[in-house]
Parts: sequence; C-alpha cells; structure tokens
Amino acid sequence: MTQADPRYLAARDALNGLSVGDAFGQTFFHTNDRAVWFRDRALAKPPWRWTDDTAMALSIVEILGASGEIDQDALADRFATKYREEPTRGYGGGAHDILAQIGSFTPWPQASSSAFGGTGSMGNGAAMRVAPLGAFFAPDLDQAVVQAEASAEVTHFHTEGKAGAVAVAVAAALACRARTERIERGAAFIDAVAEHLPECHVREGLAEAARLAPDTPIAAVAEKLGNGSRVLAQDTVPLVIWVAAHHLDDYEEALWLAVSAEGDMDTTAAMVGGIVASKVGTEGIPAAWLEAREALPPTALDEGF
Ligand code: F2R
Ligand code: MG
Repeated sequence: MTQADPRYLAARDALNGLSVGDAFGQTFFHTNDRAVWFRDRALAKPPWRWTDDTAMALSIVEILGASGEIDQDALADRFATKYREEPTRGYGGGAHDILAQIGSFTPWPQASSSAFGGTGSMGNGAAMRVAPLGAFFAPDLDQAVVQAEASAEVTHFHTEGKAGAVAVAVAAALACRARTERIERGAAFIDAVAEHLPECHVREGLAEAARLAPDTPIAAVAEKLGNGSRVLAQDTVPLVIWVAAHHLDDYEEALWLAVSAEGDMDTTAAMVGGIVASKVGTEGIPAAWLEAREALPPTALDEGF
C-alpha cells in the first residue's frame, strides 16, 4: 500500500483524530477544576499522553497496513506485544487479563470468550480503537461491519462489545463518505448507524439518541444515554454517536462537548475524534492540539503519522 492510497489517507486522519481526542480527554482526569476548564475551554500543558485507546488503534492500523484486512491472529499478537511493552497505558481491568493470557500463548478465542465468567467483555474497548478501520473501509459498509466485528472479537466476545465497535466503525465510514457524498446529519445519521447492528442494548441506546433534539444540553444527553462511566459499550457509544451526528463538521466543538459529558473522557473523546476527523481530516484538528499530543510511533502504514 502506498501513502497515496485513499484508504491509507482516511485511516491516517481517523487515527490522528482518535489519538488527539484520547490524549485531550485524558488531561481532564488530572484536574480538580474540570468544570472551570470546560467553561473557559482551558487546555492542559503539553505533552498530552495518549492511552490504551491509541495503543490498540495503532495495532489495528498496523495490521490493515500490512494485510489490507483484519488478520485476527496477527492482531491478537500485536495487541499482546504492545501491552507487554507498555502495560501502564490505562488498560481496562479485564483487558489486563486477556492481553496477558494472549501474551502467554493462550489462544485468543479462549482468552476472549472465557472473560467475565464466560460472557466475554462488553467493555467499550473494542469501540474505542476502531474508527481508523471504519475510515479504511468507507467505500464498502458491509466490509466495514465484518472487519469491525473481527477486530472486536479478539478481546470483546460479548454481543454488546462487538456492536459498539460496529457502530463506531460505520459512523467513521459514513463520516468519511460525507466528504464526497450527501450524508444526512443528526437523527438520520444515528439511524443509518443503528441499522447495521443486531438487536442489543447499544442499538436501543442509539434509538434513544435519535429521539434527542440537537439542542439537548449535554448533561441531559449523558443522563439519558450514559457517558461511559460504567466503561461498557452500551453506556458509551450512544452518546458518542449523538455528539458526532450533530457536530460532524467541527472537531473542536465536538470534542469539547464530548468531554463536557464527563464520564470516560479519554474514550468518548477518542471515539468522537476518530469519527469527526474522518470527515474534517487532519487539517480540521486544531494544530496546537496535534502538537500537544504525545508523538505516535511509526506504523506499518506510515513512518510519519
Ligand atoms: N478506565 C480505563 N481503564 C481502567 C484503568 C485506569 C487506571 N487509571 C490505569 O491507569 O490503569 N480505561 C480504559 O478501559 C476502557 C476500555 O476497557 P476494555 O478494553 O473494554 O476493558 P474490559 O476490562 O474488557 O471492560 C471494561 C470494564 O467493563 C466492565 N465489563 C466488561 N465486560 C463485562 C461483563 N461481561 N460483565 C460485567 N462487567 C463487564 C468491567 O468493569 C470491565 O473492567 C476504556 O475506557 C479505556 O480507556
Ligand atoms: Mg484510555
């Protein structure tokens, strides 16, 4: 794959949006004056350290760069290697166990399906890392769905965990397509995402989200849909899709709104950032924010992300 490949360019933009959102959102966990920072739109001093959201997204991008699709064995290996190299990136409780098991040669289907007493994880971790994949497969929504599910399954065997990933991937794909074709915003965008999901709580949350008016205060949106404070796909993804659906053309506004909902701020901002940057491109991310984000390591896609 060359750097002129449109799939590469789309994935690169989404990865930048995701990683800047992750690092931006993370800064608000380190202040007691969060409400004042939101009111004044105050930014933390750089560097903004990125977390597990970005570490795992990098693995997905590397696999897509190498294979053009999700090779689940290779992805499991990349996740486990990055975890072993840097376990302190703020991984979820179950993720620590699953990734350590895979790193100790437990086959990923066994590690993933046996988590949480055999239900598999329904955490928001499969959704937090998937926006670049959605952008990569933007021309083919069916393929975006299949590949998102494959990427999720390696660590998130539960239907809700996989549905969260499919929702964010489809949203990123639609956002990417909105550069060149007419894509409805607002409730129609949310419905277009939901139609790719099975019957599940994430889909029910999206139905609720589609009923919320565009001017609903963000605290009321969080009250109704959740804000990721339970770290589950179903209490994170509906709010994220609502924010992106109503602010698809303004990265900065979308990100401030996402973090103002409080809750799992690195992850809601990573998801919203990945989706919205798929529409506005890296040039739509404030230059100072890109500069503040801790540098990304080179990937198989690009030495210069
Ligand atoms: N909040 C975190 N990480 C916690 C550690 C932060 C700490 N400060 C540190 O620095 O170490 N953020 C990260 O975790 C989220 C992604 O989580 P992921 O990858 O989905 O992990 P996991 O453990 O599979 O699921 C998260 C939690 O959801 C609950 N849960 C999941 N499946 C469940 C099930 N079947 N039944 C019941 N509960 C389930 C558990 O509480 C899991 O721990 C992101 O926010 C990322 O940034
Ligand atoms: Mg994180």
